[in-house]
Amino acid sequence: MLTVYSDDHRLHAAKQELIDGTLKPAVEKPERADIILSRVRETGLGDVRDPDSFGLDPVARVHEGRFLTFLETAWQQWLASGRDYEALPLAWPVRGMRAIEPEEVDGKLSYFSFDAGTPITAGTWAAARASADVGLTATRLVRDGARSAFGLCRPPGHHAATDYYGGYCFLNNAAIAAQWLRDQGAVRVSILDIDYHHGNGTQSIFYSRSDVQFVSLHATPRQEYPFFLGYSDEIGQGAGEGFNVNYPFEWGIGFDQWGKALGDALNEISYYGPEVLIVSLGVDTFEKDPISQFKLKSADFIEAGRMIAGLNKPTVFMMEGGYAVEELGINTVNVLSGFEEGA
Ligand code: SP5
Ligand code: ZN
Repeated sequence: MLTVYSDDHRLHAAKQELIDGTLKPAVEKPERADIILSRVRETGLGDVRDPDSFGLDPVARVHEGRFLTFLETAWQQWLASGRDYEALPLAWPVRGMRAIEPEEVDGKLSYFSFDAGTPITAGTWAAARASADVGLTATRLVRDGARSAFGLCRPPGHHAATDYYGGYCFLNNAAIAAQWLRDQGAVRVSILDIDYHHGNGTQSIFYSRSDVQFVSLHATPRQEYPFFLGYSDEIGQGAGEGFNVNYPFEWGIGFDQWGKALGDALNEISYYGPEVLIVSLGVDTFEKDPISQFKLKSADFIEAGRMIAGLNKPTVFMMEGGYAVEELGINTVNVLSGFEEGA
């Protein structure tokens, strides 16, 4: 399996994030991609190549223009307003308030985000664009006939929606790739999201559509971030009804339950019959993940990969979360090599 990787992920390196009521060293950090890349090389998974630039057009098929303009200019505006530390939002338009885009950068940060745990730095926009190109390049390999490919995306993407960022995500790499496949003529695309957190961004982007199916296994919003989306009664709406499938779980589950749900999810996808499968690959379901509460073991990720291979679909893996840095390379590549074994 080929891996697509860009060093430009390094341009996004937040010193700290707001978590547990305080500023702490960021868990979404460059070392994550480094350790995955070394494991890819160490295990001989396959060659590693640079992404090509796809320009902004495929990105603008998913994200709103004014959101992209904001991301592109946010750091300059932040600097111009006298701050040079990382930019964080502070207030959101909740029930009964007015969602009108403010003029000042502090207001815009809030308007275009949904959490305070996702810092914008000098290189965030460049890194996010490179990450989308990584996902698109991996997707094009599969469109051109590869059985599978791995986009080592960083920053991740599944929490980002058409017009807001959050959850360490700015551009929704998987959604951009799915839309690109549709624009290239694929009739149906499925996105299987196995990150610990619900992929609220991806779900919301395709919620009213039948041409992209979204299937997600994640921690229940009753207990876990992103808290406000991811229940099992969210099945899609209008033309999209029946094409959104959520499997929320309580804290503490292991592979027994998770693997069973994965089997179910794969049946749903098989029944839908996509031309291509995109896997939003987060391994923050790992028992030692520092911000998560599932109990998957390293060996379980091999089995997950095998099961996904059993679908027998052209498959693009795109990196999402996973923060137990020491085992992150092993767990991620376990999914990929499990897939190769099962294919
Ligand atoms: C892509 C991805 O995995 N994004 C995850 C974003 C999670 N941000 C909020 C984390 C809240 C963690 N709270 C539990 C802390 C335990 N000390
Ligand atoms: Zn996650």
